[in-house]
Amino acid sequence: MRFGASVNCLKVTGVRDAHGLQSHVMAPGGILSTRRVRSRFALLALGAALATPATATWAAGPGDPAPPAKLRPNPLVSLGAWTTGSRPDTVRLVDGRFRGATWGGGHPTPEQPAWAAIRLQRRYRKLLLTWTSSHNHGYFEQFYGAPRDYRIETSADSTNGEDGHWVLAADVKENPVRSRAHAVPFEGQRWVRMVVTRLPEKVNPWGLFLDEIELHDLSAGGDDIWVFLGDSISAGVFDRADERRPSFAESVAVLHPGFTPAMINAGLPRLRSWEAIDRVDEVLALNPEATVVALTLGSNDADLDKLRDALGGIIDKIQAAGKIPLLARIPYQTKYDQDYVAVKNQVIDQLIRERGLIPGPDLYGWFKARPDRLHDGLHPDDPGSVDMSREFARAAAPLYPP
Ligand SMILES: [Ca+2]
Repeated sequence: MRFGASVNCLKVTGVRDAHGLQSHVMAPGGILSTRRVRSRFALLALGAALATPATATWAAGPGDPAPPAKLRPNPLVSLGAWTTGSRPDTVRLVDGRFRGATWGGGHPTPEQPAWAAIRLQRRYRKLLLTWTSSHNHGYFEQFYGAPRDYRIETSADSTNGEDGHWVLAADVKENPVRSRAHAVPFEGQRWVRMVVTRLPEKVNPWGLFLDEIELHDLSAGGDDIWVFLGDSISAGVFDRADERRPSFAESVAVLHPGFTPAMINAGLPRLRSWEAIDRVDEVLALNPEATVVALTLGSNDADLDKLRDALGGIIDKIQAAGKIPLLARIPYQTKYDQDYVAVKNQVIDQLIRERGLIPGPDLYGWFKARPDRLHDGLHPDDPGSVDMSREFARAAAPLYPP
């Protein structure tokens, strides 16, 4: 089935990557992007907002599967931790802020690597280390300072993050993406260190930029680890920039005290579902620790059969990898005169019913009721991004203990 004449409009016009148009203000030693002061009342406001029922709800149909196993918490333990590194300002790596001031590591080589070390006060048996180079907008973009070769190490006896005996926990070569997560054995250890030895050939003049390293405690079997696979909407909404907070993780923390999800934003601007199916194996392989794959796909699609086949195949691959898919309804759009989205969401609704999936958020209903939250008729504005993260957190409730 195809849309007919209206399809051409979608195909020809395509989808502009509005978030990709955001300018980066470059300066030696780091990217200084526009930073808005985050309201100190944001989390309080979030609590109030979460207490308000969503106006649009939906659910899987008859034949719902048995309730899924519940996620287990992996507390975030690196916020404000003691840091040091080969260059100053490593405090920026543990300040909980993304896309703002960045730690600049210069141009590392195997002989002169760039490194950042974090010392933890408490004991843990196992950690999840997640690093992010957020100024790269697309998941496979690296120009804005993502590392190509790096390793993760731990130490029990270092006195300054540099000396002492170090144990290799991960050795990565030819990394192709802007954010990764690694499980790190930490029994008896005090320090964890990321050592970057090579950047991609094409990189900005200032070199390595990392904006956050997060350590989550996996000692008690935590598996609250999420990958967000989608198009430019997903890439922008889930970047956790100050103006788009509270983030998904912060919304979950309010709804489910004790939970602080780990997040990997694998958004790919202009991605269509039939292209996503070719990338999903790689995304899954790059994120072996992830438990849930949140999908926001279909906004750029124009062919219903392709959409149905691709989304079905993507769900198959995610489930075959032992992970849980959470498929959102495609957000409402005002970019075109006609509503092309509703019929695509029928495909999504049918897939969720047939596969017995947990329904993702109804982003169609949410934004249809609030079209002023779409800044270009397609991408959520900053408050709309907060809404979208919160709706994902609400939809995820079946995955969390009551
Ligand atoms: Ca930061």
